[in-house]
Amino acid sequence: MKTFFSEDHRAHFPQAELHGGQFVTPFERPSRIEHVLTRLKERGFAAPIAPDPADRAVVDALHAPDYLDFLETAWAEWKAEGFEGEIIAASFPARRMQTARPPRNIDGKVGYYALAAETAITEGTWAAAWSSMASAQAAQRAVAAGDRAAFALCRPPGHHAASDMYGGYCFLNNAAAVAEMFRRDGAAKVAVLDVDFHHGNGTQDIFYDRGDVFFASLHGAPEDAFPYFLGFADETGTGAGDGATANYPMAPGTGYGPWSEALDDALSRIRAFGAEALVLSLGVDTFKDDPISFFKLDSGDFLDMGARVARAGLPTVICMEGGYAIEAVGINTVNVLEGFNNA
Ligand code: SP5
Ligand code: ZN
Repeated sequence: MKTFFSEDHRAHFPQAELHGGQFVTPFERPSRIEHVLTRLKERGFAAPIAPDPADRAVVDALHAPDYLDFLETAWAEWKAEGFEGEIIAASFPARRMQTARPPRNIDGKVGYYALAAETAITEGTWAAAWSSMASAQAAQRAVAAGDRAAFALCRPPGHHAASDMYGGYCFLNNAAAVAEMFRRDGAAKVAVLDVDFHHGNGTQDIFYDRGDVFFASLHGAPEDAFPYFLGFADETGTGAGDGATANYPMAPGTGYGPWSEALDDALSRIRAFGAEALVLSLGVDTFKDDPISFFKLDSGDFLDMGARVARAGLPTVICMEGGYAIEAVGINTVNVLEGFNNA
């Protein structure tokens, strides 16, 4: 399995994440990737391939034009306003306020486009997010050209990014772009399976009213876990997408037994849907020692996870999402890939 990866992810490394009322070093940091690269090499995977630039048309199909403009220009506008720190959202359009009118003021715009305040934007954020998108697209092209599967070592991650919202460490929705590319290449139906600990609210939102892309997510129940306001079991899609969304919210302390039953159910739903290609949004923050999550998967469970996903028998692009137990991120991620390869 080829890996696609861009060094440009380093351009995004905010100093600060708002966590528990303090600014801490972000959990989503460049060293996460170093551990994956080290383990890939150690375990005999081919050297990562630097991606060609991303196709803008695919991104334009998923994200709103004003949102993309915002991401590209936010840093310059923030500096022009005289702000000295990193870009952090502080004012949000909450209940019964206007959500149809983006403000002119940059502080207002930031709150308008943010879904959470933990994620800072810096000078290099756009470049890094664009390079992450490029890795995802390159992985899709490899699979479209005949590879059984490919791994996009994306950073920053993407599954919380909606058409017009960033947050949860995500800016551009890499997995959604891969699904869209499979459709454009002629697959009638595509599935996105999101196994990150957190609900893939952005991906769900992008495809919620579409009948051609099935979205399944296994995650910490919204009552207890970020992003808190989406990912309930009764969210099943709307319009043409009615029945094409499946959510598996699970309680604190959930281990691999019940988790893997949910996985098998999601995979059987994907089979019944008739998907011709699969996108795996792979977060390894389901690990028992993850610092911000509450599932109890062991490292060995990730081997089995990869094997079960492979047995779906579909052309597969695996996109890196979350995982914050820094050293274990490498082991657990490569376990999924190896389990997939050996299935
Ligand atoms: C891609 C991804 O995994 N994004 C996750 C974003 C999570 N951001 C906010 C987390 C709030 C966590 N509260 C943790 C309580 C720890 N005891
Ligand atoms: Zn996550």
